[in-house]
Amino acid sequence: MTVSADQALDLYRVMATIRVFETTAGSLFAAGELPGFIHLSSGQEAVAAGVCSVLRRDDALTTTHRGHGHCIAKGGKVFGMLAELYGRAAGYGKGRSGSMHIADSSAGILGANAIVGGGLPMALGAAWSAQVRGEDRVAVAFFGDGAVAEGVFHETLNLAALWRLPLVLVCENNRVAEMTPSSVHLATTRVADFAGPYAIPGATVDGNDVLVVRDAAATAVARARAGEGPTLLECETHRIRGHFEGDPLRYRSAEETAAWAARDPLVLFRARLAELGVPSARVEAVDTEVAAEVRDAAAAAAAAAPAPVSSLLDDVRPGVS
Ligand SMILES: Cc1ncc(C[n+]2csc(CCOP(=O)(O)OP(=O)(O)O)c2C)c(N)n1
Repeated sequence: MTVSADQALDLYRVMATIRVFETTAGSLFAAGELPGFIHLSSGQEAVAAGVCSVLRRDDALTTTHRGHGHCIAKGGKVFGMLAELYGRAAGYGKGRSGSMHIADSSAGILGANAIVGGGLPMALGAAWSAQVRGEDRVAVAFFGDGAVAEGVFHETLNLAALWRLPLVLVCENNRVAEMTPSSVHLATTRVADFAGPYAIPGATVDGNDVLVVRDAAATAVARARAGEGPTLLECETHRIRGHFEGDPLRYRSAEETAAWAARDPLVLFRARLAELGVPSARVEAVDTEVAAEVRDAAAAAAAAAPAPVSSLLDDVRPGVS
């Protein structure tokens, strides 16, 4: 799948927006500005940008506790997300959900999810809904290697394969769940191998190369849209920051950090943009615009009204105690 210079620059803009968003959120959290908890996806931008670049707005996705990047790449608004992180009434969850429950159904973002593996059956449901209604929408479930040993992962694969649902399962394999290496909890650490027993296509790709991810996702999405069923796509990647902000990263060696720093998806793609003939001035202009967008959104979110305490029980179903 070839990309034009403009398409490549669009992909770069998405990745740069995610990186700046995450760095900004990390700084705000460290400064004590954000209530709640955040998990940042720095280093994994190419997966979000590559997969979402081949989705339509009416396609659905579910994401995880580490979902900011997926939401941005699918068309989520930076202000709505930051306002949510700040606990503002103008946030996506009216300031009551926080980072791990950001959703925007108008952009097909069915939600982040604090429960590891929790988004998988929801995406399955969205895919089933599209099939039942005879619509050519697809659903994508993003999840980490930490979800792969869960029963719900296998149940989702089984049903999606059995009913040939338009579902793309995207595993961001960063090889560690919290502090537990996948070799400790997975019988096979090559996640794509789990496609075999369910007789669906499985592929392992370089999750730090946005064009490679985009190609693999395009194949999987085309297959799903054509009614041919699900694909398991494993993207090998690296989470640069800790599992949570403040994680001292004692489980990571300096060598591993250095090796992956050389494969930072933004660094790799800047080099690729140069090869594609995109002038560096255009790349720098994107960097400037993205920095301004996130800075302005953060300032507006900081200045926005907090969610009133009186709204705490709004939207909670009456009669449920
Ligand atoms: C069902 C469930 N079990 C345990 C947890 C605690 N927990 C939160 S994040 C996490 C690790 C998830 O790892 P992975 O799925 O690989 O995603 P990553 O953090 O690497 O993006 C765990 C065990 C949880 N939130 N939900």
